Amino acid sequence: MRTQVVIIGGGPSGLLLGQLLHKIGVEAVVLERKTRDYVLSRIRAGILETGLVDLMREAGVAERLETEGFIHDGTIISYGDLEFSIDFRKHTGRSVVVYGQTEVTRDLYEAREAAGAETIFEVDGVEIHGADSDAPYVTFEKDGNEHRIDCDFIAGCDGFHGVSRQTIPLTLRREYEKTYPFGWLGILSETPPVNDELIYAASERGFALCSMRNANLSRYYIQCALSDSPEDWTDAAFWQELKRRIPAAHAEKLVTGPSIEKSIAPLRSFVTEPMRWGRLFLCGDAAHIVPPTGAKGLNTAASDIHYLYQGLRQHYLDGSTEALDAYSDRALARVWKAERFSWWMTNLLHRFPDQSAFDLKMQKADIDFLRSNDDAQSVMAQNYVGLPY
Ligand code: RFL
Ligand code: PHB
Repeated sequence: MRTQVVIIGGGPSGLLLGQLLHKIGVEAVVLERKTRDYVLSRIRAGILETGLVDLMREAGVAERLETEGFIHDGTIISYGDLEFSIDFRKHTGRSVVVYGQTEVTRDLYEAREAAGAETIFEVDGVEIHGADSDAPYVTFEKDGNEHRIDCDFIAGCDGFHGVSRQTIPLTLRREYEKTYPFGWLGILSETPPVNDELIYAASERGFALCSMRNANLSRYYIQCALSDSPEDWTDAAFWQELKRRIPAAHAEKLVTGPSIEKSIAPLRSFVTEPMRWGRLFLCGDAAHIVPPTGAKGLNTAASDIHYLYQGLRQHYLDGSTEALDAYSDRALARVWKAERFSWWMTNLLHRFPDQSAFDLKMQKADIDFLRSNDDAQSVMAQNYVGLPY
């Protein structure tokens, strides 16, 4: 079998690239290790930058997002009972959209199916061959049979645990990593959100986040120990802890209910360089991870897809490789800024086990500065709504 681009990974990165390529008549096959239902059961990102919304529009899949997504013009930061708002619209003229990653992925799968584009689910043992040659190909197993797809390019969109990054020889690859000594325990509940804007809450008991998916679906997170497991936390214990971390005025209004999903995510910052090896291009979580505090993971994946799509488009439509050759440098320049912002927000709002009295004063001074300084708020707003591509 032969195609133009093999896309490894049917998460949001791979599907978005596939749909953009389809729009310009470039054929791509998506290989996904799991089932479609499994991919759609993962509850992840909720905040979309306008850059991602624009890409969804360009891919022709923004109809539902435009009617069902909620526009957020700002966010709340709290510290104990003290709270203040960061006004995105005032500082940047832009906003973000609340629309779940699950819905983004669902819309992309539906469009892919409607277009008759090929996705092969439940593949095993994917291997990349000849990435540094002019004739790359990918082999995999499906239902016990070996398959081979020859192609022009391979997009490694297979997340942090995928094979694409590992295919790049260690001698050519440099990895940068920071792990944080805590995780986020998240729940989804069919209750109205406590507030119409997100609340990022720093407190003496640790971080908490009040987010949402729609008018009757809330997403809440609390910082937890890495040794915790979701079963350690009853719903009642979760709600009680959340209430103790957010300002009392909000805690009093919080509507609680049974959780319909509960999971723990560890927090990590990670970047691999370069993001290209020959005809293999890494995108999204395959190349970099951010802690979720700045809501940058999916959005940074989207900017990678933008740069790769521009490169492939220029190659196929104009015969030039300039943008493909610049891919790794352009993507990484933006990735590192998102890494910095996510690292900064994580440090600003979480409690660290080894924090000294001095460290706590620094954290408090950083929050006070942000609360009282319009320029600091502008810097935060620019980063939160998304730096330009
Ligand atoms: P994904 O979503 O991990 O998809 C990769 C796909 O590749 C498949 N795969 C393979 N397929 C074939 N062969 C193999 N060998 C394969 N190995 C893996 C996997 O099954 C999967 O389907 O990566 P992608 O597409 O790059 O998308 C990245 C985003 O999922 C991620 O960055 C965000 O979810 C991060 N994130 C957030 N990002 C935001 O922009 N805003 C947010 O508000 C936000 N909140 C979050 C988050 C991530 C979280 N968790 C659980 C890590 C909140 C949380 C709690
Ligand atoms: C979410 O709604 O899941 C969410 C929102 C903002 C973040 C992280 C996660 O920073």
